[in-house]
Amino acid sequence: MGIRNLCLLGHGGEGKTSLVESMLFVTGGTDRLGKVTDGNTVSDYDPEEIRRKISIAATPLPVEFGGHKLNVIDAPGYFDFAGEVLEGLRVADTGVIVTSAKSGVGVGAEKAWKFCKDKPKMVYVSKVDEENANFSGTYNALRDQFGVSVCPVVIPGSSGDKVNTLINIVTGKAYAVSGGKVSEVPVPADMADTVREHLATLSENVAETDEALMDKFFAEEPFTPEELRKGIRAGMLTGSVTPVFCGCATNGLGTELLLQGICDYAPAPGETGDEQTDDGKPVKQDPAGPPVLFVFKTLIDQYGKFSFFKVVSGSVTSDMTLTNSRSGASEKLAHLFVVKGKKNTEVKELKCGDIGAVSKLTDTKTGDTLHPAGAQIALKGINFPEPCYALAFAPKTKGGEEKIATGLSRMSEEDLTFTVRNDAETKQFVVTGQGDIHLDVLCQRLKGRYGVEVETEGARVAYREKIRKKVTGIEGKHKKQSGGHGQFGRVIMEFEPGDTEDLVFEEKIFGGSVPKNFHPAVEKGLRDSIPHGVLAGYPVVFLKATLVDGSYHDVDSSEMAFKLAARLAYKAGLPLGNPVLLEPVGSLKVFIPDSYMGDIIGDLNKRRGRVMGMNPDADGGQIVEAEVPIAEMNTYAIDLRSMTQGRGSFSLKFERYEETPANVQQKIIEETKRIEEDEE
Ligand SMILES: Nc1nc2c(ncn2[C@@H]2O[C@H](COP(=O)(O)OP(=O)(O)O)[C@@H](O)[C@H]2O)c(=O)[nH]1
Ligand SMILES: [Mg+2]
Repeated sequence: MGIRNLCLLGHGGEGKTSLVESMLFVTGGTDRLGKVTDGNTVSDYDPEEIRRKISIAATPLPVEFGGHKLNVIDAPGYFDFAGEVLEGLRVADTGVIVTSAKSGVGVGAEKAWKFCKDKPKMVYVSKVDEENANFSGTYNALRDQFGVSVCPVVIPGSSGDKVNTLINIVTGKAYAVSGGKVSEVPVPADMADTVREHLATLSENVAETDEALMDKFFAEEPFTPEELRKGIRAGMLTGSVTPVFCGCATNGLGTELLLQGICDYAPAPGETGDEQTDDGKPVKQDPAGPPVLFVFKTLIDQYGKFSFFKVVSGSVTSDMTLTNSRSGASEKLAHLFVVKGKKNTEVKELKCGDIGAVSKLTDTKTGDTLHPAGAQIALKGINFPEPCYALAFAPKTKGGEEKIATGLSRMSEEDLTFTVRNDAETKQFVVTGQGDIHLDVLCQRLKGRYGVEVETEGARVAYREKIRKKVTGIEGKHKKQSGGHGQFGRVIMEFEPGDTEDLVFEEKIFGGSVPKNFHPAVEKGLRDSIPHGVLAGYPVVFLKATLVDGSYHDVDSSEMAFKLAARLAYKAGLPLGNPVLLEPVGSLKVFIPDSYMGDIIGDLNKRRGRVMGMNPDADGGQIVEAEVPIAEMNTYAIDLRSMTQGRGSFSLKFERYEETPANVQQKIIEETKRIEEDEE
């Protein structure tokens, strides 16, 4: 039995989940054809997927057809879940790009093509049954955009919309659907020219895969179906052939043709070459080799933790013990499963190239390699997208903090595309993910799985304060006369801008006006004060303080008294030193196609950004480099997506603190006051 590993990808809503549902249904893998709109598909079984009617996770589904086992990974289309697409693609030998006959080639297909840059690809044009469906429009757009490797294999049997007949160009056979049944029919007479044209295109691509075929092509001899099949198969491996299929997932027209196409043309595991270790060494995908597993996905449900893996080499049997290359842990693979949505079937063995899951590994994460003890093989991991959109999470009712933290920590085993940070300074628990839908899914899961309702707000910015002018002769006097023992300490201070972020404390006391043993107390008093600036209560940086004079009392002076005196001097002195609010500024890189340049730069100007340069990138797009106040970038992930229809991406790294302009400073001070009042 041959294995084929595929990943379905493309824009959300194009029909990937429905397609795999149809594949399962026509092959008897499920006894009912579920619908995404009814929330009963095999692939989208998670409560959040059902509620939203979109795929969130990459779900591997085994489909048996024609004596082959197809592991079809249904990936989400929504950009927030690109990490899942990468998990699926990491173990797929072929990418199946799904785009509908109604929407043509959108940004989803464009991104999918990029994702599959170095992989054999197929295209499935969905929804040919719909009104206004336009297969040839979509097909031409695919060829325009992605080049001449795109060629037709299955086309509609009629021009126009509401298609119910398909023609296989390779075999020259036609099929029609009626009453949910697909059966062979004669090729419609009016399609003869179209079929001939498409066969010519396909033949041209196939000719290029082999010299003998090329000779035959020039002699204008037609290829046999077997020659076409071989050529498509060879061309997929080199990238010179990207066969296009089409159909309707809701009535099953075209599903078997696609399954047959996958068996005939898509490479088996190992045919695409060796696996790579993370330092670039080849690992043979050898059925007779030692067992090596790559863990591409982790799932946690009520039954515990499941690690999904691909058998890269050898075969794996239950009760085998392997070593994790990262953690060094010895992992016993007690129970192996083939997983179909929410249904697990225990198996004794999984062979080279196959995909399965193992439960209850203790020290294994997504991206890890398992191998025999002593082997030392770390396969190339998965390059997840950097988190880019932050929100602060807080429980709706008191005491939920703990549940949020443990819930997110559990979920971070399944999802490596978000980070959490407990910010002591802004007193916020900040979660950074891929976008608003991603963070919303996390919130809903915290509620559904961990019973804690979450409120979100924007992540606050950690401002700083500093003075810009030297002030001298600042007195701080603490004096208390009550009953017996009094308290007394008096300091004269100078404050000025310092060279280092941390406080610099000096003393220039002559004649012991403040005895040496109290100097540390003065410094301590200042250190206790600087976390709270005089403008808006943010930490004070770049401050130099000098103790120049003061006085003491033999009996009443104490360390406490001098600490308080220093604090009073700080409170009196800093407002006179022309204080200013500092804000964090980051270096930003925006990756965009050329055509968005004007919009992106205009927008950065509005965010008080300084554009430093523009350079072409390797993908034919542009990289805009800029410095921007981080306070202006809270929603950039979402805004950039809407400005570029999802084509742009960015990275932002903290660089330094800079003075805020006066008008901005005023706003921040007012906003901070408002937050403090709210919290009281
Ligand atoms: N008419 C028609 N509707 C389809 C077809 N395939 C999918 N749909 C519908 O399109 C919507 C999105 O489908 P879904 O499978 O969730 O797309 P995905 O986001 O790519 O997984 C659902 O309402 C499906 O019922 C098709 O071939 N024909
Ligand atoms: Mg889906």
